[in-house]
Amino acid sequence: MSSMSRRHLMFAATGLAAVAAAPRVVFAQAAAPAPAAAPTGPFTLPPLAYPTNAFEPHIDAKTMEIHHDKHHAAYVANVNNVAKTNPQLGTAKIEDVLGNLNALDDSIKFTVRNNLGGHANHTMFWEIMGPNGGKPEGELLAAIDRDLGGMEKFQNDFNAAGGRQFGSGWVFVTVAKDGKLAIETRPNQDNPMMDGKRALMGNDVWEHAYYLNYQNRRADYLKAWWNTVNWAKVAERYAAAKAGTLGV
Ligand code: MN3
Repeated sequence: MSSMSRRHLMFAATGLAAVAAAPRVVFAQAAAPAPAAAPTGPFTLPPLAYPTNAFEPHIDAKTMEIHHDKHHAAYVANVNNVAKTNPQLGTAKIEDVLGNLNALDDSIKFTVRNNLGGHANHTMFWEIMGPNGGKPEGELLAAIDRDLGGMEKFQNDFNAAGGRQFGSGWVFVTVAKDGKLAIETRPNQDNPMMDGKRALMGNDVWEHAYYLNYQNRRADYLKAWWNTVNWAKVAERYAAAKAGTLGV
């Protein structure tokens, strides 16, 4: 979303100052162990807006911790690594890069697709989750009724699509510029931005998202996940999509 892009721009703008200050910081902390996840490029791991145990028992704290601090962090580190030799990645909007993967050199296309895709998907994922998530209402609920056959059918169809996704991937609700919603899956870390659409919301059906608690029972995870959705955030994203400002 646009705040994401703004963060990147701000980071890029303060990058020189950070570099200039770095030796002093390192010197002052010479006796301390190096920080584990210091930002090393234009992309940063967004902090969770809630504690890792916020979704117990639906998603266990350990899964949240590994998923955010290890899996998502790895996508960020990998794309930062590519950005070292391809600095244009860090200054462009994520939606523009993922929307034009074919413009990238073959040597980095695959890595960017998987890792910037992973960064975008997980950034959306943490954003649309939250405790006490409420219910869809207003324009969002009207769109769900109109395009997805109402809440019950929507949730059943979304769960079924997530269950059918073979191997790793995502189940999304995509939103078109006119506000029309659709349920779509993508393999791996692909994102609807790769074909010019936007993800309104989505659920991660990689095994790392649920295996500690649910093992092979993906269907149970898909069902329980609805307890974690922050509908106010989804509604914000819906309004942004209709205004043409929804990014990641
Ligand atoms: Mn994941």
